[in-house]
Amino acid sequence: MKLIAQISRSLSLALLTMVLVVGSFLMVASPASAETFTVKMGADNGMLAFEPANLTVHAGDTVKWMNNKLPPHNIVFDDKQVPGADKALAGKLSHEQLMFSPGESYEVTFSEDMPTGAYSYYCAPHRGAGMVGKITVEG
Ligand SMILES: [Cu+2]
Repeated sequence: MKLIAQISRSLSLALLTMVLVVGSFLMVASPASAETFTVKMGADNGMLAFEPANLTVHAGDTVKWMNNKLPPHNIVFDDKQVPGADKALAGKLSHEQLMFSPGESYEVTFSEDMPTGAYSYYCAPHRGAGMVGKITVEG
């Protein structure tokens, strides 16, 4: 009887360990986890463009702009083309300082407390050449 009690105790301990391991794995692999998207500044084909120019993200996700081709570039969110035409928000998101070095990057996290909708931006030196982009944030 003593042996059976010991076996069943070690079995239940093994089972508990398994539940904990599987449970923590499920928490890590949860689909609700935030993602990071990369937007190249200057397309691979040498065009003055953001790549991709249009991107849809979910609240909590991060967008990382990466210097790729034909620098310098910057990121200016358009006062009138962010949700609520919020000038302070547009200013907070922008990176007006020019980025010269290849691989230099800038990140914005579209947190849960920010409004959903379309956020349009441009690169100031290359706006005339069509270097414009849009991030659509969904809840
Ligand atoms: Cu540019």
